[in-house]
Amino acid sequence: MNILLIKPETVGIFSYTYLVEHEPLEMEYLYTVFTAMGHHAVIYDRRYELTSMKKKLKEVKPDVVCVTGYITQQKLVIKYCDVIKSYDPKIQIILGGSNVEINYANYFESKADFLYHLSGLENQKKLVSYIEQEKHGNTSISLKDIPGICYRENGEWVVNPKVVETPADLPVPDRTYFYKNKHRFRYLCFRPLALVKNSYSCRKACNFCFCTNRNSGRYACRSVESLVDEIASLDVPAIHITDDDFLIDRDYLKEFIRLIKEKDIHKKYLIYGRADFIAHNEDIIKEFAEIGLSLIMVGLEATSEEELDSYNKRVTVSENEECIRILSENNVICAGLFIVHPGMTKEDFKKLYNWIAARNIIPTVSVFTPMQGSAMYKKYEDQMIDRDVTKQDLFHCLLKPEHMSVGAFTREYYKLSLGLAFKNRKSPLYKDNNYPGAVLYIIKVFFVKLKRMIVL
Ligand code: B12
Ligand code: SF4
Repeated sequence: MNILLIKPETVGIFSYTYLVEHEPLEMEYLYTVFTAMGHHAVIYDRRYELTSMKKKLKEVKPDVVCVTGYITQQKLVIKYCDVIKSYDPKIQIILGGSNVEINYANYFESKADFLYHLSGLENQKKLVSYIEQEKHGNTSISLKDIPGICYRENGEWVVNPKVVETPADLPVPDRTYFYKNKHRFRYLCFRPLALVKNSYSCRKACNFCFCTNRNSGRYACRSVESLVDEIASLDVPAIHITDDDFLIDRDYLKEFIRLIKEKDIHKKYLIYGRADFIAHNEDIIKEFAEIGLSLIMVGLEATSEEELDSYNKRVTVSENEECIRILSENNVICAGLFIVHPGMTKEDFKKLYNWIAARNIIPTVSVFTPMQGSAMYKKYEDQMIDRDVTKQDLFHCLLKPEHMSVGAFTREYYKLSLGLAFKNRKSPLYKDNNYPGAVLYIIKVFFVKLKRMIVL
C-alpha cells in the first residue's frame, strides 16, 4: 500500500523560529515499520514542504494517511481529515502521537477512521495489516483484537483497551529523511542534532505533567546497549535524548558512560533530568560531563518550598540550588524550566526575575497550564477562561490571575521572559543565532501561513 506520513506544520510561537527544530522521529519510526512490511511510505513534513495537501495526495495516491500531532495541533489535524476525506473518502486515516494517546476522545468528531492511543508501534502494524486485508477482501484480523485503537462500529466509536509497552520493541529508525535534512535540525548552537527516544513515561508524578501519564503511567526504557549502539551509529555531533527524565538510575548511567568511553564516542548530549538526582549524584554528573553532557533541561519550577510542594514536585529549594551549582561547576548548561502561576503579584514576577538572573541558568518560563491529560486538569477544568486547545502551549494565561488582569499578567510574563533572554544574550548557547536571518524567517512564516489559509 501507499502510506502518507504527515508531520503537521508547527502551530503558535514555535512556528516563528528555526532555532529549535527537531527531526520528525515519530514519522521516521512509522516509515521504518511500514517499509519493513513492504509498503511504500512517504514522509510529508509540512514544516518544510510547501506543497499543498491536495497536491501531495494526488502525487502519493495514498491508501492510508497517518497523522501525528501535539495538543496545539489538534484543530489543524481535524481540518486535515476533512480535506483528505473530501479528496478521497476511501483513504483510511489513522491519527496518533502524544495527544491522541491520552486525549483520543477529542478526535471523535473528526473524520479519522482510526485513533491510535499507544506509545509503541507493535499494534499499529496489526492495524495496517487489517486495512490491507480489508482492501483485498480478506479479514482474518479483527479490529476488536487490536489493543490501543479506537474505531467506528455502526457509527459509534469503540475504544479498545490499552496495553503497557516498552520502547525495547521499537525498531532502529531509518534516518534517510534525517540525513537529507540534517542541516535543519538543531537546538540553538547544538547542530546538527538528532533525537533519540529511549523511554516511555516517567516514574515521578508532578501534577502538571502530561508525559508521566503516557504508556498508562508506566515507565519503561531500552537497554543501555541498544541506546549506545544507536548513538554510535549516528553521524551527528549532538544528540537530544527525548526521555522525560534520563537521570533515573545511577547504575544505568554508569553503564552508559562506560560504554560511551569504551566505544570511543565523542558527541554532545542534551537531556532532561531532575534537580534532586543532580543534587545527590555529583560524581555521575561530573563523569557524564566528561563524555559530552552539555545541557540539561531541568524543571526547577519555583523558588519556594510551598510552590514546589503544590506541584507535587518532591524537590526542595536547596536541592535546586545544589543542582545549579553542580551543573555550573561542570560546565553543563542548566536550562532551567520555571512556572509562573495565577497567584503571582507584580512583585513576585520581579522576585522571580532577580532569583533567576542571580544564578547561572538559561531559563524557559512557562505559564501554569492545566494541560488536558495531566493530573491537575480535572481540578482546574471548570475554571479555565479559555478552552481553545491551541493555547495549551504553556505560553498562554488560561486561568484568571488573582492580582491583575489577563492582559497585565501576559505583559508581566513576556517582560520576565524577554528580560531574561536579553540578560543571557551573550550565552554560548545563542552564539550561532543569526538575528537578521531570524527576522526574514518570521516574514516568510507569515506569508506561508497566509497562503495556507487559502489553500491547505
Ligand atoms: C522534542 C519535543 C519538542 C520539539 C519538537 C519535536 C518534533 N520532532 O517535532 C520542540 C522543542 C520544538 C517542541 C515543541 C512543542 N512541544 Co514538545 N516535546 C518534545 C518531546 C521532548 C519529545 C517529542 C519527540 O519527538 N519524541 C520522539 C517521538 C518518536 O516520540 P512520540 O512523539 O512520543 O511518538 C511515539 C508515539 O506517540 C507514536 N506516534 C507518534 N505519532 C504517531 C502517529 C501515528 C499515526 C501513529 C500510529 C503513532 C504515532 O510513535 C512514536 C513511537 O514511540 C516531548 C516529550 C516526550 N518525551 O515525548 C514534548 C511534547 C511532545 N511537547 C509538547 C508540547 C506541549 C509542545 C508545544 C506545544 C509547547 C511547548 N511549549 O513546548 C510545542 C509545539 C510544537 C509544535 N510542533 O507545534 C507536549 C505535547 C502534549 C500533548 N498533549 O500533545 C509533550 C508531550 C511534552 C509535555 N509538555 O507534555 N517539542
Ligand atoms: S515533570 Fe518531569 S519529573 Fe515530573 S512527572 Fe513529568 S517528566 Fe517526570
